[in-house]
Amino acid sequence: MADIKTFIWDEKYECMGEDERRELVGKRLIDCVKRTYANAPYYKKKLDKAGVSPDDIKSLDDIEKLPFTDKLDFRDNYPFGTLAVPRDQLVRFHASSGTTGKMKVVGYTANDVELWSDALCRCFAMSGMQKGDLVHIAYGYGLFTGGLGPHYACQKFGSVAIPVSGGNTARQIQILTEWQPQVICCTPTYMLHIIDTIEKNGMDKSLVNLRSGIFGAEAWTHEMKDQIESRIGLTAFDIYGLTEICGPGVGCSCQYCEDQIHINSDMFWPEIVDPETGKVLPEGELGELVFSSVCKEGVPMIRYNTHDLTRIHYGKCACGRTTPRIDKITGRADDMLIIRGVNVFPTQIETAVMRYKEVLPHYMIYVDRINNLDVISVKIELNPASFPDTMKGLEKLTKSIEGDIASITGIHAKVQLVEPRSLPRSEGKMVRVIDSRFKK
Ligand code: DLL
Repeated sequence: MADIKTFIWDEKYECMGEDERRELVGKRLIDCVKRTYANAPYYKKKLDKAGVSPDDIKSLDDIEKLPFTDKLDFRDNYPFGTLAVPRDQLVRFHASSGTTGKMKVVGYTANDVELWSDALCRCFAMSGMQKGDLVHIAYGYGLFTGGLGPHYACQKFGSVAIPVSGGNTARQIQILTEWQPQVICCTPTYMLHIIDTIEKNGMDKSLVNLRSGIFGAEAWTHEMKDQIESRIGLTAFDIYGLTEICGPGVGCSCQYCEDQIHINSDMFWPEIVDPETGKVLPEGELGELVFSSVCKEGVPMIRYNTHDLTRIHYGKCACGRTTPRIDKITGRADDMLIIRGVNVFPTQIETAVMRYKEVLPHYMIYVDRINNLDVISVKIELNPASFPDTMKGLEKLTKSIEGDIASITGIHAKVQLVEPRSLPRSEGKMVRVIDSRFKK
């Protein structure tokens, strides 16, 4: 990672002592539970059913008394039943598509939008953004939070948003090379696609003058980060967030903790829980990430289970921040494939793929059930610049990648090397897994 100049946006909140923060979040939680209970009937029902009264919450230590919320609360109360304010107090809606087919709809008050911008300004400062920087925003604009969130935050930060939105890669490249923005925001897979296209067209990469990339919205590996950084010459940061909690900006990596993410915990209090028992896990243990968005007004979520899997770490980071850090997200619990009883994450397969310069970082995973047995295969594109040109060489490469996948995941996956540019590309979140087991 290059040595870039960064700063702390809000020392008061990002560097406060742990006890002080717990006390502050405790007060915010008490207020948030009261407001939500009084104004969102679904939440009153939930607390009443759990036999908990808002008065039982006297400090942050009581948080575990509260029941979890999750995507089903959005589904069951679609579209507006999770609102905790009258609709005329809202200024905007965002939504994300749910696996159940119903969108998770989130309304924002003016204060919510401000809070979101504050959270993002902290992330921008973490990533070395400077006032006056041109910020190329290639996340989609619209109901997705990736476009408009950073857009409004740029205004607060004092940088200049270029609202390119997703797609039209030729135009993205034109702006990158001719306007020369310092910062780009998009999914890591779309950045790779942009780089591929620049290389394929034989364009001069030195015309792109990006200092940093703020990438997120999907699980990605350290290896993918290294590859993006070295191929286009920028420093990559990992930004995390979800619509239900606010959008991007729940947390971001800094230049010291590159494989971890600082959580803006005074706004979004994190817990890691055991997926089976729901019990809060100690520092360093892998579990599901739960947030309480204690400052939110429109749709506050209390103990919202994201089902994203990670670990949490406390203590001061070398950057000076005291906010807790989570490890890079391995994936969502629902991304986890169970292959013949073994848990496998697409990111584990990515780690194996990225070890080989003979292939490109473009792969697809196919899962099927044949004669009652789960079978998994991985198609990976060959790198035209360095793939072996003999059958023997190709066979050796295939076996070697299969061996690495087996040692990382514990399962045998059949690897198929395919032509460069023959697999689908994505302008937003990449769908890498086609699981046909349950579709028959
Ligand atoms: O993806 C918000 C976002 C936009 C984040 C732009 C970062 C950048 P949703 O569409 O609601 O919101 O999807 C949220 O995406 O629960 C994670 O599973 C995944 N996700 C988001 N950021 C990361 C990340 C946006 N940095 C879901 N690493 C989350 C891994 C991520 N997964």
